[in-house]
Amino acid sequence: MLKTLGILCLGLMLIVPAVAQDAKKDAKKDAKEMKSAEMKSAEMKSAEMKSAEMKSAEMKGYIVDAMCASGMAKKDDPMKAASMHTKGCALEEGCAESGFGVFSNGTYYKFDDAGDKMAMELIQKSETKKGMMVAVKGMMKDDAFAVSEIREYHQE
Ligand SMILES: [Cu+2]
Repeated sequence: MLKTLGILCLGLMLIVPAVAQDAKKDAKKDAKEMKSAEMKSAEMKSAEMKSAEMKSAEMKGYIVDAMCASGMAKKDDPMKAASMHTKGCALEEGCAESGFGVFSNGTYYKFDDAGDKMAMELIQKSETKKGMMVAVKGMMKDDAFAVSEIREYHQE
């Protein structure tokens, strides 16, 4: 009886490590495959994001200086607040210096430096005294909207 047990034990000792090693190999292989799949999808994601960032877009919305916009963003209805923003306010020293951006669908998109200049000129020339809307072309670049074209836009 003891002898049988001994053989059984010996057998187990031989089999168990072999099975364990096989399982380990499989796990390693799986991990490797998963890693490469993950990496592939991550690469694809970053490529997609890049192309989305690079895509030029046109946005329409209210043009507001960054200083007033930060207050509006906290309101229940930022678009309504933006619609009441005046030309006089936009051209006030503190407002104008903070730069400009556009409130579109409740989100504020801050312009880049070049866009700020274009926006300033447009506001100065505009006859609209309140709730000035613009159509702006460009693309997002490092948290700012790089403006390539801006014009006043009148909602029908
Ligand atoms: Cu203002």
